Amino acid sequence: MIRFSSAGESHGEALIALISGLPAGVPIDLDFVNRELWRRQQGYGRGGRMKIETDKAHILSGVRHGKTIGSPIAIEIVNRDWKNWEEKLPVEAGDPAKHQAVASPRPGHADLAGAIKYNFPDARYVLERASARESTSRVAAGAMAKLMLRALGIEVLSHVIRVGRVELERAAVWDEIAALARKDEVVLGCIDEATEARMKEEVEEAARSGDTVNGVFEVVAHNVPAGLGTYANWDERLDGLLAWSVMSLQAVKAVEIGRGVTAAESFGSRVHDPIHYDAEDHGRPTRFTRPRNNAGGIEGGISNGEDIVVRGYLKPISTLRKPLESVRFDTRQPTSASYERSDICVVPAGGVAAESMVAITLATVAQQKFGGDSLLEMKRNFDQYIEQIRGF
Ligand code: EPS
Repeated sequence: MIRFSSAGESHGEALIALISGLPAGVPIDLDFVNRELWRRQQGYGRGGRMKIETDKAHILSGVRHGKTIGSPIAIEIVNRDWKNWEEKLPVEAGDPAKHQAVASPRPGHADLAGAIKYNFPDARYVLERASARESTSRVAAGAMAKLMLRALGIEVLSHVIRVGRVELERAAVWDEIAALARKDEVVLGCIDEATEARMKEEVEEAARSGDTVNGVFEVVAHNVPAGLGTYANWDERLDGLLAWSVMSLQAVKAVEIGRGVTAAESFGSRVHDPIHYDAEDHGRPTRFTRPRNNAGGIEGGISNGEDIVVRGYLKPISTLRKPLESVRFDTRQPTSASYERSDICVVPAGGVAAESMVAITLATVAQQKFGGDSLLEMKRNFDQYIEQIRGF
């Protein structure tokens, strides 16, 4: 079973990703892992922290001679900013006078609920773990899952379809999304340049007015064979698993599979994807075809062979330069919410983090279905299954 967990705080010494259950023999390309970490750091509207950090994966275990060995993989990503926080956030008792309190909670952030829950006098420790910096660990583990999926021919990428009021008004094809991921300069991760320019203006407006803005990313999993996930039990449905994993990301407030939101306001004839059959072999594992993919590649909680499409809706970052009303933790007197360096817009980065969650989820269900302690064994089972559905 594939399991993933993370540890680490935003301004602590390092972030840790722990992933276990991957078969032995998966080639691990460290440049790819670091490129994924780099992609998560990009985007117009990122804050000052990204100028400090150059996230790099330091693999501590589970990979030898460039391949997984079947044992748990631990990855460390050092926080360069730690040197500025060593005295403020020491592991030992340290000097309490150096503590940097978050004195008034930010509306929308975990600050207030977290401080009440853990009985902290201010929100410093809450922020440290609730921060989206944690998504770095997810991307490191997600890169491992992507490398396993790649061995089965499955790819997972994302693009941005909305920033504030600006929306991409056409569907993206896979090649456009793949081309975007190869770019060495990321603006807002939109496949359409003119739309991206208008998205940038939206971020500029937020920046000018001391505000924040986010939007919607779309994750696409390409080449996923029909048959992953099942309707047999509620907790095995692939759409449910994906929604959970993407919703668990910081600032994601809604998840949509395919065109789930517009489906709710449309007639069935407009929503469901007609089924055709093409006798010719186009190299796909199935000859059943669909003229459209409103279902987002999942029907009845099972992948149906079309691209899997998952959208994540991000609320705007809750740290505002022009803060909302709040209350001081110590005096309970009204004041403005605390302000600390932050981002204005993180939609492209959110998309990269969500790719990782989708990849970990797909790797988990693929491992459950195909099993195998080595990649050789998994591939053999996978190839036989593909043969089986090709003949269906
Ligand atoms: C982030 C690092 C953080 C923030 C952001 C995400 O760095 P710092 O707090 O040092 O500026 O930029 O965190 C949040 C959005 C948040 O709400 O805490 C990162 O690496 O993605």
